[in-house]
Amino acid sequence: MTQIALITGATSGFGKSCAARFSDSGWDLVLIGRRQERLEALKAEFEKKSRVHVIPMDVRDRAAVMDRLTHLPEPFQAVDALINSAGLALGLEPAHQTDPDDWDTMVDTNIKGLMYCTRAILPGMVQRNRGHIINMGSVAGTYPYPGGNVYGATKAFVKQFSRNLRADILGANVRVTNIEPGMAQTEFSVVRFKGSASKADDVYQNTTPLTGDDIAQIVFFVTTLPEHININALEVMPVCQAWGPFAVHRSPAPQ
Ligand code: NDP
Ligand code: 8X3
Repeated sequence: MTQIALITGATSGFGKSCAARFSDSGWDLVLIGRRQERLEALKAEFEKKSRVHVIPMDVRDRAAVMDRLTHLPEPFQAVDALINSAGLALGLEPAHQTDPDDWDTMVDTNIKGLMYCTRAILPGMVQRNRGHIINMGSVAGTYPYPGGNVYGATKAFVKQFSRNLRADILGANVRVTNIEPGMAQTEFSVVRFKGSASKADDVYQNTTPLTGDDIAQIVFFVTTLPEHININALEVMPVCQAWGPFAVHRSPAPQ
């Protein structure tokens, strides 16, 4: 039986790579993002391998998400895997210097958008007693860093929401996994630095970061394990990334 993956954030990065990986294995796809021309290009590309339905949509629009995802065309209704990848970081300033609009955008997308998509798709999974929700968390949801303020907090939400979903649906054969990547080169940093390609390039300079394809391989792995296995969370970093020492502020030495 052909399986169906519904992927948010499919126009770039992890979501786009997941679309390619699942399509390669014959899965049908429902692809979501705001950039319609990219969605149409992906549809043309992946339709050579499997059926593709695209939904140009902002996941922050609760009414649109609930309407479109609860009225999918018949061949795409029985979603097997929901991959919640739509998300972003905006800015790296300390909390007292950030733009509150950026905080709203991150909360509305990373938290509320992910909640809406999950709420729309989960009932069908529970009813069919089959399905897998894969959320895109981050190492930023576990480890603090300067400038991570609200972005990291949204990913901490995703971590705990993922665990709480498992508690709620225990008894149904539905899995939930939080993927927690570290540094990965996608459009993420271009978005974070509001279009500055040079600032984004600096993040990855002289490193070997994770790629979208790396994450897609991991998502495909957890999704295709035997059905009784639930990977609750999977944290992954490139080898070139690790933790630093605690930061300690010292007062000037007395004269
Ligand atoms: P990209 O910027 O490459 O992709 C982000 C995707 O999210 C795009 O397809 C974008 O599509 C979509 N998106 C953003 N806002 C909305 C919205 N309001 N409605 C619908 N779609 C939206 O970044 P990544 O692939 O790297 O990021 C994917 C996820 O992984 C994010 O949740 C991110 O926080 C997380 N992550 C990224 C890491 C990294 O280092 N790259 C590490 C850890 C986690 P469009 O603009 O067309 O709407
Ligand atoms: C993205 C990884 O370290 O930039 O979630 O927050 S990080």
